[in-house]
Amino acid sequence: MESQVIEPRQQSLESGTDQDSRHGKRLKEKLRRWGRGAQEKSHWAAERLMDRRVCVGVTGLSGAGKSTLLTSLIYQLSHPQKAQLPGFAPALNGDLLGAELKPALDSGLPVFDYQSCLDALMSEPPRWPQSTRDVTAMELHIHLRCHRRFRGKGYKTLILELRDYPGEWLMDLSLLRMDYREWCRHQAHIIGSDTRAGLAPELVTRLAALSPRSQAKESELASLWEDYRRFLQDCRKERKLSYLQPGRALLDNEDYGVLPLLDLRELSADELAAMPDDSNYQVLRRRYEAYVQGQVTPFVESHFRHLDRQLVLVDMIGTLFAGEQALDDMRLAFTHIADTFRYGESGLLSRLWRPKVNRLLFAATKVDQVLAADHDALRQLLGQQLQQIFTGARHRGLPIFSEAIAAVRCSREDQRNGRRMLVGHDLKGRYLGFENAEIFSRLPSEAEGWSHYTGAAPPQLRPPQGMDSGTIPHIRVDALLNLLLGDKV
Ligand SMILES: Nc1nc2c(ncn2[C@@H]2O[C@H](COP(=O)(O)OP(=O)(O)OP(=O)(O)O)[C@@H](O)[C@H]2O)c(=O)[nH]1
Ligand SMILES: [Mg+2]
Repeated sequence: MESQVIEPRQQSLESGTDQDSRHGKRLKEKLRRWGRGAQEKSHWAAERLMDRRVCVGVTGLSGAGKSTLLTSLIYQLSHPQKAQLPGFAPALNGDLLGAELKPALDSGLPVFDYQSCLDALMSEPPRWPQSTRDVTAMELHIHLRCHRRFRGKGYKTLILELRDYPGEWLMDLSLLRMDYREWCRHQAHIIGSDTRAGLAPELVTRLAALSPRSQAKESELASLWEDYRRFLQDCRKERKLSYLQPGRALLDNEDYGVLPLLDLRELSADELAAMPDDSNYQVLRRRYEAYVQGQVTPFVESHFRHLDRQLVLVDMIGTLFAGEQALDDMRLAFTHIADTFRYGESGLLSRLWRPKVNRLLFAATKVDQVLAADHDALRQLLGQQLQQIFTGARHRGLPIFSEAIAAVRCSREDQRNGRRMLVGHDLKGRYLGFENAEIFSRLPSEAEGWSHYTGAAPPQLRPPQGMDSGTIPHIRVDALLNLLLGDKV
């Protein structure tokens, strides 16, 4: 059957004048909001200056444990009597009085659904919070007693600004630095690797055969998009890969239609620019630009504008046990994320994200899945991997810390026949005991070394029962709090 000729979408067809007026409107709306919020803003700026407000950017790929950690953090800080936070000085000294969750000032974003996440953890049987679908924001007002030198005891409130968002969105940060032609070349390089191309050789051949010059056909692009989306999902499910674009293709069923043309080698930028409006190249370029402008830029604007501290969460255990390719891909993903921050020195992000981050923290999450004896190796491994990547931060002399945490401790250690092991419940609620494969503080240098980890991933655990009695057990969330806020309390 003959494919019909594509009707480029409204968005993609807009003339320069339409786009200008749209930008104009957006700018006016922004200015109006700024005007309205000016009073609040000056209050906000004063709080920042007086060290009463800290904005923490929680950065982590999908499944890294962001929402669970936020829930645990809020709970621990708002229940000082029940929480166990000996590593966080105000809690130990009895100066932590509690915390309140409030909407984020002037963000226009919905508030993080703490209650649903907490209800899930405390339900019977306990469940994990749902994977996040959209961005939310919050302010956590932490009430503290303080000791003033000549005036005795007083009270202060430290405001912690936080956001939660789907990890997949992070994957799109590097699109801000690439035009469509560059993105195609980048994708051609990545998709060409054995790890990916092997998953969908037929799709790769079809994408490579899509001529940039030919007239775009709706049905052909729609079918390629469906296959491309499935391919991205398979890359994640079967190979545990992280660096997948466009990231939102993994999250929702929106018809973004953002496809790479894999063979642009012979064509110069001028030749591509001169291609007809209804050619594959121009149609796909417009879709790509609409995606970047409509989806990626607003997220970066809202999330990375005022960060004081950045907390990078990594499921180091999951990645390590998924093998060398998954670890390489995680490194690739973070290289592009870190590049975005380094990019703060020039270009678009210098306007959106002023490089004011004054502390960078890495945390390996879910470490309750391995024995305590392995926690330090995880912390070291994570530090090694990410330190090499976040070189910009290192060169700027930013203090960098690495921790190993569990937001919700689901296991406990036991001794059986003279051997240490972990006991807990799996996701189906079955009681189990297991010993994890030892974790070494250096990565295997030879391919054979990786066989130590292959197929030996520890089981996924269910949250423990009985948390409704008041305590959420954790591992080193207090140490993390100390690194995040110790100098502000
Ligand atoms: N054992 C253990 N598992 C955890 C812990 N935190 C999270 N998990 C597991 O990791 C999964 C993902 O955690 P989330 O907090 O939803 O991760 P996220 O980073 O918010 O993921 P997205 O919302 O998809 O971006 C959970 O469903 C749990 O299976 C923890 O402290 N211990
Ligand atoms: Mg989440």
